[in-house]
Amino acid sequence: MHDAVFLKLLYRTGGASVAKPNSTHVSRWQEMARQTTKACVMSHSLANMILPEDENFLLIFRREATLDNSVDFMKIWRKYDVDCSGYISAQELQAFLKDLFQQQHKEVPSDKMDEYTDAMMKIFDKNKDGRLDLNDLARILALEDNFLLQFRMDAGSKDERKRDFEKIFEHYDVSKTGALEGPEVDGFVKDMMGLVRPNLTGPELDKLRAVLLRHCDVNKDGKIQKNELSLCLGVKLKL
Ligand SMILES: [Ca+2]
Ligand SMILES: [Ca+2]
Ligand SMILES: [Ca+2]
Repeated sequence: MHDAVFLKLLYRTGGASVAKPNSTHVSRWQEMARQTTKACVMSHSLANMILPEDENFLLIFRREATLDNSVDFMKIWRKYDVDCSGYISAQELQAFLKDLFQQQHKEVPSDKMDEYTDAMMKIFDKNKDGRLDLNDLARILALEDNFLLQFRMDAGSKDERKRDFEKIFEHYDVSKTGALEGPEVDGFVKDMMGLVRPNLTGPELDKLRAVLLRHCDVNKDGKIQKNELSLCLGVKLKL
């Protein structure tokens, strides 16, 4: 995607805001969520067919809570995309699985690890190109809905928009430093662009991240301070 398109998204609705989640986006998102849920149910039964009954290793993904912040998701993505290709290869997935098993104190022989990795790729590599996209890993980790979907920054009073902006910044500034940095920028870009491009790829995210920084990082420190983001989104912090 070109810079111009990105900026159009950024400044859409007259200098306001995050790309607005209009009803088309919302219903499209909901439809995708439905399909994803369906795919997950299917993939679990698929796993049962591929793997011997007593080895339903996908159980390691049973978690109490789903991942509810794209920043946490992007931390995992960055950690395991070791070669920074914008995709998770089978080898990179295996490193991730190894760590998961280790966390659960499960010893898994290496031939089994290969088998599990193959099975995971079969289930989650939707376009069959031998590597996982952002969305594939998001399904594996049960990442929750886009945080930005709940906001309509084009609507409401200045006060409401300011309050929304505060909530948004708070959500992505996980480290509470007053600036978005590292995976916090990634998480924000992923969600913002995800409003209009649900199938965002890793390389696209990397490009858009660079564009966002180029336009918003006024003091060129590689981070997006709160005032920088508010300028970028056309939200006045001081009234
Ligand atoms: Ca990679
Ligand atoms: Ca793929
Ligand atoms: Ca900055």
